Amino acid sequence: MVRWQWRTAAGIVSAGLTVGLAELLAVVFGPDSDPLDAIGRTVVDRTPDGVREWAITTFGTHDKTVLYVGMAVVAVVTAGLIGAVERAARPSGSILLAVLGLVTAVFAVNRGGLSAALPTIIGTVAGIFTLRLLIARIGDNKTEDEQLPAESGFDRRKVLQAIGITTVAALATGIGGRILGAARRDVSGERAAVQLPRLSGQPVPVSPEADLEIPGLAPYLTGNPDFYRIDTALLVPQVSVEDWSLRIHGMVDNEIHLSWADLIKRAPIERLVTLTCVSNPVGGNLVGNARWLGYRLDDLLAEARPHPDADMVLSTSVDGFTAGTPLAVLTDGRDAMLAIGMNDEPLPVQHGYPARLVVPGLYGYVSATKWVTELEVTRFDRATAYWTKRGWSARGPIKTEARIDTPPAKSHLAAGRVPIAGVAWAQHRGIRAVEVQIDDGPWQRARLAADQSIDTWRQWVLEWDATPGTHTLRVRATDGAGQTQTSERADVVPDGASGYPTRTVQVA
Ligand SMILES: Nc1nc2c(c(=O)[nH]1)N[C@H]1C(S)=C(S)[C@@H](COP(=O)(O)O)O[C@H]1N2
Ligand SMILES: [Mo]
Repeated sequence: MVRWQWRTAAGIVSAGLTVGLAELLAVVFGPDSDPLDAIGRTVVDRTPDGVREWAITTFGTHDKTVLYVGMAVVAVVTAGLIGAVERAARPSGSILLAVLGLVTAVFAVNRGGLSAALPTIIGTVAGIFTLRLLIARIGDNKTEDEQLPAESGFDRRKVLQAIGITTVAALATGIGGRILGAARRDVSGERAAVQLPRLSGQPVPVSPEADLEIPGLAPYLTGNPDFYRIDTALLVPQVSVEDWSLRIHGMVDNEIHLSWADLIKRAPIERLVTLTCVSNPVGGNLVGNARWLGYRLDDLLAEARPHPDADMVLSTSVDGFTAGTPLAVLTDGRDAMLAIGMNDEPLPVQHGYPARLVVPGLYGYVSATKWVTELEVTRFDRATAYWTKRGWSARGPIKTEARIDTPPAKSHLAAGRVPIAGVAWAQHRGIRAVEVQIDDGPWQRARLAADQSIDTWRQWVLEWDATPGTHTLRVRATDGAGQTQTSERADVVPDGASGYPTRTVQVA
């Protein structure tokens, strides 16, 4: 290795120590002081809408993994550069590291106040100190001919040793910090032990005919581990029922403050509701159906007595996400809920433990706030929610959609009977019909599974007599109001994708 390569390595391990040490200190100074979270959070918030939307449609629920990998690559390249430009007499790399440390400290201060800067600042000072030591070991050379090891002043063994020690220290502090931090915050133990209130009546019966049980077809009820997850949280918020509370305030006569203990004294309801993400492309899987336990929002809002000129409820989560929901939708008699249970369990931590909103008929971004702690009764002309600020529609009624689940895309089938099956949804309007078109043939009525609720999706199937050749399958749904879904293709922005899902199959 020549000298610049040693310097690059020195930069990477010193920056690693900066981050590692800061991560470890963040265990003491609290989650807001965590530099990786502070950077990640800021990147997520400042990403241009086009990029963000592209990331969600391209990577779906893997968008965060992609972000992490992207951040790691940028970090390693930057750290290498910091080392490469550092010289004993010209500390350009140290200056760059100091600037980056300072910027990160500012991000942390924005979240958690002045003391939140300390882990990053201490880590940066230690990183610069280490970088200077390593660069001194690697040695400098006036002529910059970079020839090693013929030159004087370079002891390969000592340099390796110093880099090795720094690497171990960076990994130990970094991994230790992440593990301790996660353990300190984790509420999964508490969740497993939490007692949900008993339902006064019978649980909602699910008709066996609601599930056609066709291989490859999404089951009527989506299991919690299979339920899609979409949110802006890099680290899943860990909210203890001890700390949780809900405040209903704003344009109300009677401000309400509910603790967990207050809440679960009340009688809960249980409902089947299908949730959908506005970022779900035609044929996509950002949709799921669950049994939710919770409290009617119209009851809670009635107690708060909203002013007659209010038209929006702005819900806020512990991590600052907001959704703006039409007050009229929350009070028109539908089963809009403050949910605390999902499929007979407390809400999974990823899905909003201990409490979230579930509103039949609206996309999640305008209604389904997870880790919810605040409902502000307000007006659409006074408040703008998270995604609406970023160019998405202020109101998000769900568009009538169908999806083909089976046969799988590009499949090779044998001629003969093939079930074409999928799901269709138009929450709070219900599904009246689903039709399938094969190539340019007539639209054929699919058989629908039992109608369980207008707030959930409905399975459908068409038994197809497949003939040899290449075929295009197309599907469309008609909702309970008699509206057939539009064939007009729309992108997910600003208010949800539309168009007929199609699938091409080969029959031998
Ligand atoms: N706190 C919080 N709640 C949120 C979001 C978020 O980013 N943060 N995303 C919303 C969006 S866009 C959707 S589609 C639903 C998804 O809920 P799920 O992850 O339980 O499927 O949550 C909603 N609630
Ligand atoms: Mo969403």
